[in-house]
Amino acid sequence: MAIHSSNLGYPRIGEQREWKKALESFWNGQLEEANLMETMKTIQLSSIKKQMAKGIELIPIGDFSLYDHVLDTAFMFGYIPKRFGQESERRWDTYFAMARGTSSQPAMAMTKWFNTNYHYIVPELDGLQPRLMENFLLRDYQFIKDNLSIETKPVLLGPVTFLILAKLSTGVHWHKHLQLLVPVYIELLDELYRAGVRWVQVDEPILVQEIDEDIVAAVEYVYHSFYQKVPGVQLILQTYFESLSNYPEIVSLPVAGFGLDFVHDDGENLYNMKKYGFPKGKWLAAGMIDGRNVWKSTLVQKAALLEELSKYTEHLIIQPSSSLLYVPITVKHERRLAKGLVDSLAFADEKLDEVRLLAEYAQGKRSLSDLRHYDEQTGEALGLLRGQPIKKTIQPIEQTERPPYAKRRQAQQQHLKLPLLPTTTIGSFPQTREVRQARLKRKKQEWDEKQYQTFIRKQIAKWIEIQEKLELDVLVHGEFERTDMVEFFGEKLGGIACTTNGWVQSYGSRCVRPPIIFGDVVHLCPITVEESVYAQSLTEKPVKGMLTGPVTLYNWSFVRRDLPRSAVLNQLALAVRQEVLALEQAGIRIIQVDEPALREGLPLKRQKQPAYWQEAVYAFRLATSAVRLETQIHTHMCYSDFSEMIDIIDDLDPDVISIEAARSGGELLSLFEIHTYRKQIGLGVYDIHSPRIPSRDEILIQLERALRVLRPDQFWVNPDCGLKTRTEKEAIASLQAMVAAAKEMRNRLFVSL
Ligand code: THG
Ligand code: ZN
Repeated sequence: MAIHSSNLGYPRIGEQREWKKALESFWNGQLEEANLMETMKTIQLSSIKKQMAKGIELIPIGDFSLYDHVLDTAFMFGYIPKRFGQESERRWDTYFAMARGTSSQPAMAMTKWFNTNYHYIVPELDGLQPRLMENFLLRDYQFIKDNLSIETKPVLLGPVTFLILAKLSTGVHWHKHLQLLVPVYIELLDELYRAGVRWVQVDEPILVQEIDEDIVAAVEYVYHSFYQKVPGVQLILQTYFESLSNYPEIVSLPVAGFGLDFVHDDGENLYNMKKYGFPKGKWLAAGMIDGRNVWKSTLVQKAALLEELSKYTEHLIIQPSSSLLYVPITVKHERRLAKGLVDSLAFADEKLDEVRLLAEYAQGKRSLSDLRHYDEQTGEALGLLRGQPIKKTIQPIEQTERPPYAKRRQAQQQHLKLPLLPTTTIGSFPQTREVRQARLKRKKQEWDEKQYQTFIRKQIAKWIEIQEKLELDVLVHGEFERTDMVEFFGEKLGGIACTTNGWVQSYGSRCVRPPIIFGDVVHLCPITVEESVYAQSLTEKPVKGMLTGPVTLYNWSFVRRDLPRSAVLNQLALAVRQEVLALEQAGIRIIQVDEPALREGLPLKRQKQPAYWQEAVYAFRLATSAVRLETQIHTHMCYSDFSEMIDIIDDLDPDVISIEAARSGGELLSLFEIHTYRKQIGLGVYDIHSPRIPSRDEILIQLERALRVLRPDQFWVNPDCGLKTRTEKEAIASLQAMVAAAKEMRNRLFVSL
């Protein structure tokens, strides 16, 4: 039996987020390009050294990036949209312009990578011919070889996944590009081979989704071509996040091995191996350690899986289930977590220790009792922590039906007396330097709680006044007390822990610290009531209470694995429900429960999707349905493909939904020509992601377009998303234009009555 240990990708942000800091300094003009590159090389080398020290045999390269690996792939193959200029002398300027845009050119689109909270840059192929502009993998391979004298395993995004994720103008099929792209991939692989590379991991995660004949044919064409032209390279065709679809066809491809995820596959990969066997002489790269969650593995169970797998192959590579990009780097620096919890966690570095342990066990260098010993430490710690008695258990049959919408509508209108086309914002106002520093001062204990509270109150008061002056109809308190919309609630609910350094890359240099749901979630005390009530005390206009919904809390946290998804969702929902009721009790008349991550948790396999929707909708309704008739429930969603979601949104049954629309207005609006949507809706009338201030007239045009398909008495006027990332000046000027546009439209509507 031949055994290797391997890794699929390592986080790039650095243990203290050195990567993020260097990038942002460079963008601010505080760091020279040469210094940026030096820092990046240092981070890359130290990650590789760490993996060497962990005893990983197949160490990936190509996972490291200056922004995003999908962008790297596009860039490497010369897919540089014409608006960014050609053959720029300053190629990193071009690269970052593609990722972030410039004052004159919009950035390339960004979207979520499969079912993760990682965002990649969507390649644009229109009018471009691929060529091997620069072989990044060769560069990195040589760099590591020269500095550390080791062989590494280049990781490359496969052509089929790359093309399917890319943006193509309608009417053009990705097949056309495939013909052009395959020779370029071959050129790249050939260069690697001639430089001495033996193993190459080609990622084709698209193969876990339902794939049609077309895709199977494309994959066959690609991998047969590779085999013919570069037979010396040992390709591992890598999949993750779910089981491989079309197993028998795919495992017949002429590659050296297949990478399968044995953690997130619901047992289907093993089932297929039993049913169809595994091709003789091929490597099975078995994803055994969870690359998506933070818990230590139970290694004795993994040993049993090893036993099973070894029935089907003599060539085994032991590895995490996916890249480790989705988990924080190390538990080592966590000081605030309870001991029992720390002992139960494995971030990237600790997961590599598990890979090593398991590989050594498979190689006969360790005994089963070594594994048992490892497991016992974890089991005890977490058991103790979870064992704490919980006060509130779940009532399985809670009310989730609200009275019919028409009745609610009438009661709410009487109560709120809002004008036609009410104006509002999504919830957050600019988080200025001052606000961030205040939070820092409290964290460093330079300020006590009282000083901090006073500061927050001042911000709230200032912005209530601004909103009154702007003549917005529904006001918000501004969320100055919140860092992240999930972490903020994670810190205040029972059963959830927050890390101090558990950063995970979300997009570009932006990172989040997903909370860890380790126990039963309980609502311990009111979380948002004080700020909302204070804000409401300053104005006659309704102030919206702002909450994060249960599904988003779930999808943006690391969750416990000993309970089914629905149980954890319902615990979160009940906690949110209590907060909703606390706000209502305190006199708040409108409550917004945001669900930006609703779609993100959708299973990759179609047959598993209905159950998810059912559980997600139930949780949202559990959270929002206990209110009185006249209390208005809002929700907000960003970045989603809404075309398939209108019915789901209707099922969630919010009185008002606001969705991001400014960038995709046309498509979204045409949806409402086909579907009748009866409840109230705000389609963002300007794009908050850009510093540009929209004019009143341009917003009016958006309103005119919307009112062609939606009724004036159901339409709300609001920006696309929260204003947290804008400056105060930008936020105020844009809102001024927005309110002016709404007023003008109201006038026109009255005239036409
Ligand atoms: N919260 C969480 N996940 C998210 C978002 C969020 N995923 C999708 C989307 N929003 C990603 N967007 C962002 C936007 C901003 C930041 C992170 C993700 C951000 N992060 C700070 C940074 O990296 O500098 C760190 C946060 C802080 O300073 O506390 O600005 O909203 N969970
Ligand atoms: Zn949004």
